[in-house]
Amino acid sequence: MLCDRLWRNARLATLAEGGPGLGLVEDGLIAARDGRILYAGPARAAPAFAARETVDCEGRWITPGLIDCHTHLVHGGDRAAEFEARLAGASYEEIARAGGGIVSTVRATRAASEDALVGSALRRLDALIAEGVTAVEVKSGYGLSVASERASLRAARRLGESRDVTVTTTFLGAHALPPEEPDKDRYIAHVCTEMLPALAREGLADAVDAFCEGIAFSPVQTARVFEAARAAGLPVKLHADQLSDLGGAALAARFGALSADHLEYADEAGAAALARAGTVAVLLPGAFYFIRETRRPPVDLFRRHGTRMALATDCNPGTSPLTSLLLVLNMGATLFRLTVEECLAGVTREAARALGRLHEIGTLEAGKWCDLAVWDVERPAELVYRMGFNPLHARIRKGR
Ligand code: DI6
Ligand code: FE
Repeated sequence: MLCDRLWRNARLATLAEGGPGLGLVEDGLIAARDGRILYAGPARAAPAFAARETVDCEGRWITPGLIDCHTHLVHGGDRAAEFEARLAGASYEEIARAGGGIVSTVRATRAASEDALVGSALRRLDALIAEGVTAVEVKSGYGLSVASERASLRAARRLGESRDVTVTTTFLGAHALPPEEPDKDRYIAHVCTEMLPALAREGLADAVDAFCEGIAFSPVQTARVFEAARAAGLPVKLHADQLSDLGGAALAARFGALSADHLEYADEAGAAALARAGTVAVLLPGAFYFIRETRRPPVDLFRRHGTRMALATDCNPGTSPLTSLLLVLNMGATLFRLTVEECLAGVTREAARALGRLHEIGTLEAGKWCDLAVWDVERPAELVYRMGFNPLHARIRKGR
């Protein structure tokens, strides 16, 4: 059977559904044609392939390419000065009153050209790509006006044109109140009737997100955004139960959301609802760590109810200025007590599910895009065990 490229003498962690653990194959082989996987499995069971190019992996491990399913890569400025003020004892409230917080990033984002937004985001994206990331989700949410949200989403799309990476965009207009609008209901009405329909018509958003929290928007306001997303034919995600239990997980499940994210304060009813709805719990240990949160997401409840769990960087300038998905693997285990299998599934199969793309990426199975990460490790657990060390040997996207 003809194939374009063949990787032999490899150990595979396929993360295939239904199999035990990581879907390990000791003496494995992967064949690709037209960018997609023809075969991934034991060499002894493989068809006889005639390959244009054969790669001897010399016994190295191969996982699916890593997927960062929750980022705010596109934004202007940074919040280092705010970080310094907080270290000196200033509270969030004092910083917010002094014009800090999300609003300061909104000002910097609005002041930046679309090219500048692309340029600064590319530096953060390159750090992720260097660690084997082949797909990334990128949210808007620092523009908070039609023009600036449009620029942010256009910049996000351009990241996928500027690098060999799959970009999924998410409209997060319901992230915070813009400085010029004091009324939350009036702003949410503007998001639902003007911003979301326009950006959806322009094909700039693949999904819609909202920040359901006391300092952001209520469950009722969030539901309005979700109704508008449904009317525009877009799937939804939710920043849910990050700082308090507003029933965000159950709300996301009620709307059949792709994912509910953060979830430190989610309760058992929320965990069960997520499991029933097939909504992925996306855990964000970088934000938990950076804001020095003490309440961990209820991982035991997710396990008990069969809630799928993913991991992501939540790369954003305020609560998670983090561009290492490998460090997130370690944090998932060390801070949230996830197992190695849960961590690795969380940045591959379950991250793909959280983006509604499991049919095309996230596992090493025939028919999916041939997105691979080849590692210089003795066992997959090393990817979770180490901190600040990058054992990537090679990154392949769509077979190349
Ligand atoms: N939750 C967060 O932690 C970030 N956004 C959100 O919905 C904070 C964003 C920022 O502080 O810039
Ligand atoms: Fe976030």
